[in-house]
Amino acid sequence: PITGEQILRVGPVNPTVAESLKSEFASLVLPDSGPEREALIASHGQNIRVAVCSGRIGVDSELMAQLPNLEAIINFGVGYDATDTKQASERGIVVSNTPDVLNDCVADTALGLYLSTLRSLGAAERFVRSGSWAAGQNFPLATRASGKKVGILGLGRIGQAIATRLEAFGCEIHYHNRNQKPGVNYQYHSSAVDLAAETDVLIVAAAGGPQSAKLVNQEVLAAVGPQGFVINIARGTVIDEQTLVEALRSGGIAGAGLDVFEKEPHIPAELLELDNVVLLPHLGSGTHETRADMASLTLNNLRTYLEKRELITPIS
Ligand code: 8YV
Repeated sequence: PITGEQILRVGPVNPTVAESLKSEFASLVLPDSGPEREALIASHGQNIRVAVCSGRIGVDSELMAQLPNLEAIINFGVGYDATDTKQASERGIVVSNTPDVLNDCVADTALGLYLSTLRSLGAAERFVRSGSWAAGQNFPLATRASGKKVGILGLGRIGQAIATRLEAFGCEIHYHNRNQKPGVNYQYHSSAVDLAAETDVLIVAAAGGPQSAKLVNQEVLAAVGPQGFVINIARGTVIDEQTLVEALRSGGIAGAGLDVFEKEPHIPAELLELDNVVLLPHLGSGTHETRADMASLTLNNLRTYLEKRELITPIS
């Protein structure tokens, strides 16, 4: 059997998961940095068989190399770009994530950003609170959100949930994936640039990691154009952030709605000054219900691994 001293929590995790790791599994916790971290790795690194992690802090190449007997990585969250999955697969280390349970909430967040951004709802709220409305000023007109051509970059489970919602707004859905999806009726484009050129709004829903890094670059943003918008609920790394800031400042694109950033929780200071961008603190899946479901799935993956050496939701 695998004991608590062979299970390592890496980085901060959801409170329910943290509590169970402590009380049910008596797992070890890896300090974030400093001599304590080195000491724990020196004394226990050889014995660790399972790691549990979440979000921005995964099991990166360096840490994985320090855990020679690691067998499984249990990740809270659908995205696992902070973990070195290449090394994991080379070493036969299995990885689980938490797909599906968060599709609805992340898609709801995308729609919230879509409406807030096109209709300038954030700026309008600031206008009321600042007293400008009471002072007799008029808030400028916004952009219609219904009936737009929307491009989904990364039509996976979350992308599909976003598309379904947008259909109810009368939108025409287009998408780009590396390959066309069988059985999908939305219009396929073989590149991100073509998708952006053809649509009014680009919604980024692609997985993070090296394959999608800076997929939304200068050329794609130029194709979005001065009347176009960008929404991102995926990972900040999928967009070239500095180029996006420039496009927002110069009117190269009309606006953006962002839940994710390159170096969270730090965001480029320029964004705070701009009224044509809606900024959220990576809350896509952040509801009581969905986080509880993600915590259950994470812990059930761990329990199943400990009992049967199997995962419920391994990454493909
Ligand atoms: C989580 C996410 O908040 O699932 C993901 O990939 O980005 C979010 O749902 C995050 O992973 C937890 O920190």
